[in-house]
Amino acid sequence: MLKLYSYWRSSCSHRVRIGLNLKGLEYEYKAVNLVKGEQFSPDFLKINPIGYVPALVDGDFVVSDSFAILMYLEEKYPQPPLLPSDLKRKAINYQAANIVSSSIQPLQNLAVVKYIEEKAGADERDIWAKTHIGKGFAALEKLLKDYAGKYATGDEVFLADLYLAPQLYAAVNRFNLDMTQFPLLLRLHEAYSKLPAFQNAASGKDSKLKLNSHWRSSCAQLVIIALNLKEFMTLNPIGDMPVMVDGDVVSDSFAILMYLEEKNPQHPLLPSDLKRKAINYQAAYLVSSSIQPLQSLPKYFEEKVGADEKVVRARTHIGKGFAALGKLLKDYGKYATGDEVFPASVYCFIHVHHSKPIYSTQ
Ligand SMILES: N[C@@H](CCC(=O)N[C@@H](CS)C(=O)NCC(=O)O)C(=O)O
Repeated sequence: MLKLYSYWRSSCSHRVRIGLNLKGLEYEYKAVNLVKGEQFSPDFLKINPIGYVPALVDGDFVVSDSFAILMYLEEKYPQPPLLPSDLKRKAINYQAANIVSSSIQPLQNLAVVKYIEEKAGADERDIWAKTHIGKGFAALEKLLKDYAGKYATGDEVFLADLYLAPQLYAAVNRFNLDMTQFPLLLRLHEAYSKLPAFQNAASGKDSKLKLNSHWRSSCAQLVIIALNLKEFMTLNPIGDMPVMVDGDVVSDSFAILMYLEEKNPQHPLLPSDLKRKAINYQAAYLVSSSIQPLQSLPKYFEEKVGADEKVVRARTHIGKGFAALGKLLKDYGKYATGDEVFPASVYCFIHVHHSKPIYSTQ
């Protein structure tokens, strides 16, 4: 049986619990109490070297990161689908999911808000969280207005909804965000609360979740590498921002990469093996959600706590992510996940390249 390492209040775990429910998959719930620090236990660090939930165990295969897990489940258990078949609508699902997973959630992660509270006080922590959630929500509100039906990208539930529902739940219940400025998102929040797969995945304590749970330039560069790999450079529809115009506009490096992958599959950006593909997603998200978004923090720390703290924080976050990547990828090949270049390599390369001169990470 599948095992899910999860914490009831973790929005990232919550996404996966909804996905498992939608697909009707039973799983063993393994609670990891983040407030008690159980994510740092040696046993859990063997499962996920960066010490975050969720993590999924399927027999001898272990994978972390909500996106990697959901895509693994999607391929292994394709019904009902978590992604629409239409290429552009699919890219919009990725884009919306990534606004949540890379531009909102990492900035309200436990370690970050705890740190801000310690250094700058509880009021500053609340302002910080509300500012970043609000910024992401304003973008989502605009992005989804042309796509939303009953749910985020139409009348069926898809990946974007799995990411939005927990984030909306956290904004309303944990951070008390004023939602009147986001009428579309508020309507979606109400719609999710009526769906059993979402209700059963939502909070309550762990015991109640039964079986059944200018940093942007690096993003732009990795799209350019992919465009090169796909011999698209002659088209070069992007400037130095990760925004691609192909008739319609697609933004977010990952959404663009996946759009290109499907439209031009002749130079695959993902391996065909299901498990290796999931590891590619995990490594890519380690960079895009657990390292890169936190590089915007140093500026904040410089203002609030001083210049020394800025470098310390940057090194801490990059170092933590790199240590986890080192462990995750140690058994693969010439490149990050084998002898061919896949997105994991693209994301890792860019990040190593960018971190070196800026923060002198070892
Ligand atoms: N990109 C990862 C992020 C995982 C993550 O940040 N998990 C949070 C809970 S939502 C966590 O375990 N935080 C523990 C900590 O900050 O110590 C995912 O989507 O799974």
